[in-house]
Amino acid sequence: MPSVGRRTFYAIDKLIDNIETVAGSVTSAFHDQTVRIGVTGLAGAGKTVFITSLVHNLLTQKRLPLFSPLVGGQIEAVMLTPQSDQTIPRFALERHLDDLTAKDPRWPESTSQLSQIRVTLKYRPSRLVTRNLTSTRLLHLDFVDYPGEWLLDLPLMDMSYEEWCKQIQQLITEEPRKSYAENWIQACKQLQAASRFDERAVEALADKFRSFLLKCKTSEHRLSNLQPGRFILPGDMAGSPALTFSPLLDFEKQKGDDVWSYRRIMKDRFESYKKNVVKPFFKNHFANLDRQFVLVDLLGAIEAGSSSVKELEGTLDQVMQAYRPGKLSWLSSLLLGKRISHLYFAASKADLLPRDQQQKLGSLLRSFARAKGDRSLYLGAQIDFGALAAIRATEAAEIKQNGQVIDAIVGRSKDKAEKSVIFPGDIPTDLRDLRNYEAGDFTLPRLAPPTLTAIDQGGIPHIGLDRALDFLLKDAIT
Ligand SMILES: Nc1nc2c(ncn2[C@@H]2O[C@H](COP(=O)(O)OP(=O)(O)O)[C@@H](O)[C@H]2O)c(=O)[nH]1
Ligand SMILES: [Mg+2]
Repeated sequence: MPSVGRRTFYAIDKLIDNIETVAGSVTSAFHDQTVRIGVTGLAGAGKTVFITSLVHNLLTQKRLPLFSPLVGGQIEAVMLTPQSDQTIPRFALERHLDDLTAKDPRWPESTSQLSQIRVTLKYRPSRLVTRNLTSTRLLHLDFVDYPGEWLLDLPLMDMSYEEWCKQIQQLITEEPRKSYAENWIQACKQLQAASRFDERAVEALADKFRSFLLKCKTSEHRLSNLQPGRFILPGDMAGSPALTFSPLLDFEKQKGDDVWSYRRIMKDRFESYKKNVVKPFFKNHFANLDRQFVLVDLLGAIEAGSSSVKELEGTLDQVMQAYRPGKLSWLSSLLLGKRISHLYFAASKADLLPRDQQQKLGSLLRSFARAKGDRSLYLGAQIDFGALAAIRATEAAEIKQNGQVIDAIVGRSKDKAEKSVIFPGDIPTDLRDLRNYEAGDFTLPRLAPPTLTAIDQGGIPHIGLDRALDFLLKDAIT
């Protein structure tokens, strides 16, 4: 007796079997088009869950009533097809679906790599639909999952090693970074006092700097504007010499610039990181994207309080810089005039809020990002904001308290067998409140995924995926 997860496999296999026949019936390969859709966000923002649910819902076509090309009857078939890039790992859709549909469902394993999956739509161009002609086209959607941490390396590109050292030194004068940096500061002082070069000491220092960044990220303050991005998510570069460097303290006071000085070695490695790690990512991956989803764990920042929220605001600003390359000449020259045409920023995990607050989350994200930057800098890209839940793990509920009815949610906590009614708190309504928000006023429930029965037929319950997809793609299916 196959499990639900297996049945999902069969459904997908069948779709793959159909490709040849489907492709054969298409008038001409000349009409095939490819749209490369980036899906990014910091670790834990929900990229894996998002792509899994989006792709599955596209394949089953049952739960996307606001995706207009589907509803308009233009789309004749949706199938998984082999990707064209042979060197990029494939997004592990089937493994993630198996996790979600297991007897004891679990969220997909988190990933730290760039990966990709191709979904092909067979559709009738709208002008042919109206003239009742049967000619069809293929549109390949390449979803590319990549860590938002890597985008955050962008500001390093315009910085010298000396400027970077100064910036870090400034940042660690304030809490909470100050306390988190203590071990690294001690190691830095020791290394800088030593007279002889020792590679192991460099490794140890780089390690301490990485631990400092990870502490910033995972501590209760959940800081997000952290560089170098590969120190946090190394991808396939874990342990490589390209990641063995660190800032130094009081850089300008250091003497000696000979090849064996720490000052010289760190500087060379920092420059090499920019040239051999950051730039190739932007050139080989980022530059090829046509459209982009950016997932933001705004709820996580709200739970952590005002320092996390303020930091996230700066982080989002950094991320948005990548999409207005006009100011960054090195990036403009890599993009060769190509640009992202559609950008959708989504606050994820909206199902963890009672229904009456979900809308508020999207508006908060909009005002959060709007406060920054002039839209004209995006060179005509269309931008929208919203809240979504890629997989809805909750249902709506009401709590009666002192004669009042309060909207709440029902869900199953990760460590419990039974569902319970939860009121996570109220999120702020406007930007000013958001910036002054104190930790403890809102608690994000840690929920297990929903039990997904008959997933192969019904699709996966979500909030707002179809709206996001419609914004990003409807004009590509004409
Ligand atoms: N309730 C709920 N939780 C979610 C949703 N999306 C992600 N999560 C939670 O966030 C965690 C991280 O998601 P994941 O997709 O692995 O993040 P990634 O690191 O950006 O790929 C998951 O393990 C879930 O616990 C959602 O739509 N609803
Ligand atoms: Mg992931």
